[in-house]
Amino acid sequence: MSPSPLLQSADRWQGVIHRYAKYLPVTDATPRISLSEGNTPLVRVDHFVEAIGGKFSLFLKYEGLNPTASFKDRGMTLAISKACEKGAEVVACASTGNTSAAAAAYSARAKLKCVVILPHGNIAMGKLSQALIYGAETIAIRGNFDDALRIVRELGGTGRVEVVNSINPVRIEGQKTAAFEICDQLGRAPDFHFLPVGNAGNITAYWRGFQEYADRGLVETTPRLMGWQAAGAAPLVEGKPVAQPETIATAIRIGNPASWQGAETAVRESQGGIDKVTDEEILHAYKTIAQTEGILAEPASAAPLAGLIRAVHNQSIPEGSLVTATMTGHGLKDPDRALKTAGVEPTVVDPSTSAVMKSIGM
Ligand code: AN7
Repeated sequence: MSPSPLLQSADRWQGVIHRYAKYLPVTDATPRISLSEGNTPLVRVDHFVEAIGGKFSLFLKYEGLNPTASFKDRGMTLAISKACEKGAEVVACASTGNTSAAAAAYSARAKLKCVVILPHGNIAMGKLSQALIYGAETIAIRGNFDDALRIVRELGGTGRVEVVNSINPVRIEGQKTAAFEICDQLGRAPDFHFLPVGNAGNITAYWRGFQEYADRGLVETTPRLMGWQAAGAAPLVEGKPVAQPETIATAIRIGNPASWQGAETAVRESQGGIDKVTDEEILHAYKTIAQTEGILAEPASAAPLAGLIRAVHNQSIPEGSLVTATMTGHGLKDPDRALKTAGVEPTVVDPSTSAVMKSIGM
């Protein structure tokens, strides 16, 4: 049977390596382990801007719509492809949840053994389910992410496992494609880009992506990068590691970021900044974006939105600016938080139209 013309269509999206190969450390000999990640929507959110009293245009890069529902797929397609090229048999990562979900999925597709090390009791339910159902060896340590990362570094040191955390530089290379896509989608670079910061790989990657596009003359400017940490886990703001990081945004519950230097460089060179927002501000932004725009992002992703609300109060965004922000992970990763934050329960009624009408006040 000959393949249908559809299967040969050059237009079919085949993931970030296929689309951006010439900007990535791959050759024709590199296997391409892809789940067609990337090409995520850039959604204009005027109602949210109006609700917070802003006078700028805001677009959200909806990374929760990636195959494992977070931005981590961009770096993982490359990390797992390179691991296969090297002939690795076992990959490992430490994770607050999303990296492990991505590592587990891409490893399944590549037939690699995958070991994920997680902080016991501090992983959102969706992320834990992903690691388990994709078939990763899932180890929960009685410690936090920083302990898990230390262990993974040591495992890597044995030379017997390939580490796929962002200390593996190809992860950052893959993640920079989100900045490329934003420029491609807007036809220019934004004036400001807001994003959450945990282990600081992503802010490092975005800066590299925006710079490379500018260096190649594909855009004329680069944005100011505005990174947001949770107040209880804000080592980059405090200027020193935090021994016991705490926040409801478990994705960014990290006290000693691996890409510390990368974040500082990104902020300095882009003339941006890193600041912190409280859990209360994060949850307010999380609920507001859901209820004004129908966009459900996980709490960590709401940190930059909380940051934007602050920026409006401080009048630090000039009128008419073009602003973008990354919604790094899907809100369904953490349904418990959605239920708690909604603060309401379903109304239970008898199975009659009149009971429903009475209940909804009609
Ligand atoms: C939704 O999965 O570190 O500053 O182990 O899952 O690049 O670390 C996740 C991080 C933001 C922070 N938003 O990005 C992990 C992990 C979400 C995240 C971040 C994470 P980095």
